[in-house]
Amino acid sequence: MSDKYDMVDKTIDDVYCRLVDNVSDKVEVLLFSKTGRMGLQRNSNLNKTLLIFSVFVCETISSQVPRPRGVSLSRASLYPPDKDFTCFDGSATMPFSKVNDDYCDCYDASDEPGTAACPHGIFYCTNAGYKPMNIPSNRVNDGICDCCDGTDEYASGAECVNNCAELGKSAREAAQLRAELVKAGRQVRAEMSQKGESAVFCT
Ligand SMILES: [Ca+2]
Ligand SMILES: [Ca+2]
Repeated sequence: MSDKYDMVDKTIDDVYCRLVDNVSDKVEVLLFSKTGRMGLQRNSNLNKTLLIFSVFVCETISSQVPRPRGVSLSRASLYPPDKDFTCFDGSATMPFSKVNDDYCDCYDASDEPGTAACPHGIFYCTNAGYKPMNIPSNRVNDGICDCCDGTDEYASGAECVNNCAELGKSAREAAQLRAELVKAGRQVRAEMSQKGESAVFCT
């Protein structure tokens, strides 16, 4: 059985692939445009290099979609810049200029996805090349690098190094190692099972 790959998360935000020892012969690769999902491609002949390249492309494109700071790709459509912004809870409507103006206008913090102005807000780290992550907005510009791409510290002066690519590479290598171990274990089990059946047959 050859190594297989599988998409572990098929949302636009969380495109991340890992190597698995999948019994399925199918490999699925999601392709995206700048406006979202283009289609699902199924191919059983994709090799490792091509798949990793596809992941890189997906994550790079998703990180380039224009949207307010701290907003995930799936929520980008909730922030049309040419319209007034309405808090997600419907409590207020305001000019779009009040989004991320570092003043909390919405009780639900939806107008400040990229600042620490609202309590209980959520900041989205794109982390292209690794796993996207949501962090409490009070960690934005607190001087500590929480996102591996360093985007949470855009104005604190903290010198965050983008190490997402290294983390992604390590994660893929670890996943590949796990898959190889699982594969080897299954092979040993199959061999032992075969020997056991032979022994029963002989007796
Ligand atoms: Ca605001
Ligand atoms: Ca931080």
